[in-house]
Amino acid sequence: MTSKAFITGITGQDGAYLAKLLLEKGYHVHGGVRRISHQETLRLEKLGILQDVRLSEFDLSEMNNITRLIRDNPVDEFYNLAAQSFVGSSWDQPIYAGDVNGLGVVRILDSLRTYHPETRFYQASTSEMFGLVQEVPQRETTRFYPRSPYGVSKVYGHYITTNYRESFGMHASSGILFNHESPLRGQEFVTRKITMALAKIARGSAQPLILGNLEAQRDWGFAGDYVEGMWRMLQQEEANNYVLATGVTTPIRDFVRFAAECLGMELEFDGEGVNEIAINKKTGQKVVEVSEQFFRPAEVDLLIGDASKAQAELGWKATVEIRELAEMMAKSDYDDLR
Ligand code: NAP
Ligand code: G4F
Repeated sequence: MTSKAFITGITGQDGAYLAKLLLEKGYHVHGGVRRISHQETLRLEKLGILQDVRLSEFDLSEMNNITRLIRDNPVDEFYNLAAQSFVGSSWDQPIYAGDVNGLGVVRILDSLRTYHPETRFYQASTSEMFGLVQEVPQRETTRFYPRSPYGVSKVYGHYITTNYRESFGMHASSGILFNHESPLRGQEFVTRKITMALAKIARGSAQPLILGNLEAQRDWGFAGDYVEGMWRMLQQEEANNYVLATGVTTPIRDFVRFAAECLGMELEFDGEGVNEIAINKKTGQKVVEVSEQFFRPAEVDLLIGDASKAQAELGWKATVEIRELAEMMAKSDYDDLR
């Protein structure tokens, strides 16, 4: 019999890649979309799968909407990928972040428990929960110390998932995923902001790329690899929590360098803090500036994950290294601007 899956956040980066993966595996894919003034299905269109998925109105803040949807649409696997996912905005909308990213998870879990407790559940947890890291590298057992309202809200989602597994025997797993990017990444996130701005500069723009903290380090992988890990978690006999990461960390400044290099620019960084700039060595053009505007009230300085549990139990491993990722994204933006 054909397996059925429901994906919240199907219009997002991960939702689109996961939908494609599940369709390739022969699933019926049903996804939740927010009722907004226009339907944002660009990513599903880009992957050529818009016509292959069924979409229903879904909002994580609306209990009755979630309950009805779950009651009337039994599925084998339920992936909760929807969230207010931009850390920077979570200081401006902390209550919304808590409601959607935290309470939204228990709205789903409690509806599943009531109507279809046999459904396998995936929660999109995050390395942002490690925040001010208490151990290097970070693994499933590392103590959380979130540094943003987003991180705090995700800790609730993580623990309530574990709690429903332990309280009601539900097959509920949580993936603690480190940053993962792609050409479908939202343009507010730093990697895509970098590749988009540099691609424009490579095509003749004089507008410099304006960034915040260049010192922060992230463990960046490719989103296509990470959705495969989500699926593998739900194929296990027992539900559990897993870190997915590459095990390599890179400062923001180096990601800028890598992306610039594959667009034919060699950069020279000079100065410190908000006075730091980067110049194109060949042309002398100012390519990067730093502005206070993009610094955060509290920063996550270093993330580096240990995915050895996922490797041992799921047979999962990241396959795309950082230079390849920067090149994939920069080239895609450069080509799209043609
Ligand atoms: P994304 O591209 O920002 O997608 C987020 C999705 O959530 C979008 O489809 C968005 O819908 C939807 N959404 C937002 N608020 C909603 C609400 N109130 N009700 C229903 N849907 C709502 O994020 P992503 O990068 O794919 O990340 C997927 C999940 O993994 C998120 O939960 C994120 O927090 C988590 N995560 C991501 C990373 C990463 O590096 N990408 C790492 C760890 C964890 P619209 O299209 O209408 O905006
Ligand atoms: O790309 P970012 O906005 O991603 P961040 O905050 O790490 O969050 C992403 O990864 C999390 C997993 O750890 C997810 F849970 C979350 O949903 C999201 O996908 O920022 C990365 C780093 C930060 O240290 C930020 O301060 O880049 C630094 N940065 C420097 N200049 C900037 C900028 N970030 C953004 N967005 N824009 C800048 O101009």
